[in-house]
Amino acid sequence: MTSILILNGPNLNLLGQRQPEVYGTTTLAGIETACRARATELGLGLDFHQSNSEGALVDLIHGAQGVHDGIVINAGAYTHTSIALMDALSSVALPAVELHLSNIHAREEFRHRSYIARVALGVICGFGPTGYLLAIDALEAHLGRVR
Ligand code: CA2
Repeated sequence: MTSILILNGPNLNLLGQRQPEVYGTTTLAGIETACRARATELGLGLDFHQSNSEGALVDLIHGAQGVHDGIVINAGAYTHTSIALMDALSSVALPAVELHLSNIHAREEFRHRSYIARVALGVICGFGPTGYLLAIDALEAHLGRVR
């Protein structure tokens, strides 16, 4: 069975609890439920994780090799700072979709740079929780083409 890994970075565990004006009212658990439903519809296996630790995210990316067929990653603020996550993604031969709830290009200048984008298949941002489903669909379409 084709399987994908969804990774969430720092502070995303707070979704739906703080700053709803920026990040909405949906919790990460709600997003996970919607992702699982979409994966089931598409016949995909799915693992879903969140970590506030950069090293733990690197370990999860390494662990995806040979287990998953692709990665969806909302690396949170590490998107803009982490060469380690970029290197981890390029070290595993898996297609990755970079995802953000908010439109990072319409926000502060420091959010415009993404290290992840350099090694990603593509980037989805600005569509809120729906972006996770778009990212699953994009990865599934890509995997369908390359399988
Ligand atoms: O828009 C996104 O998905 C981001 O990855 C979210 C990150 C931000 O640093 C990126 O620039 C864009 C921040 C996630 C913080 O999530 C919170 C959720 C609720 C309350 C506070 C923070």
